[in-house]
Amino acid sequence: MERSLVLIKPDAMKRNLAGAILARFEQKGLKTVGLKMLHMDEALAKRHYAVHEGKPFFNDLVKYITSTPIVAIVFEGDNAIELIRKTMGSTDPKKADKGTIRADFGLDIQNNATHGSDSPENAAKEIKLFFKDKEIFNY
Ligand code: IDP
Ligand code: MG
Repeated sequence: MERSLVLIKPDAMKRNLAGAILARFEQKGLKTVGLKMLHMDEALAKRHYAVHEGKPFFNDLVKYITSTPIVAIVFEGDNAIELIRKTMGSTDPKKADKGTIRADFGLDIQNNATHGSDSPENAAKEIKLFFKDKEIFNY
């Protein structure tokens, strides 16, 4: 059983897509074990996207991800990290497979609707950035 962090990003929030996106993951059998709405500040955005520091899109990415409140979710399931990445599709919605969240809801390479952790190490780190232990439930 794995856990992974998903963020419903500002472009999706602005278009009232949080519920539709949550449903896509639930329909894949992923169990919601943590869920909150928050407005990321610059410091959290820079920590969450630290691996991209120095890239040409980094400053814009920080501005974008802090532009509206977002929804953060911890999902649990077999192979959750890979299942979530597949359910989201490629980073660039134009290149994402039909039926994926980013193909169906993403607007462009920045405004691509969702974040999902890309490895067990990053999932563990990212979950800790957004959730206290007591905010994640066993049921
Ligand atoms: P991922 O979200 O599929 O893991 P990453 O390469 O980790 O993709 O990039 C993190 C986020 O940064 C993307 O989801 C997207 O919002 C933004 N991003 C990535 N590449 C670009 C780019 O070339 N231009 C603008 N924004 C980008
Ligand atoms: Mg990434």
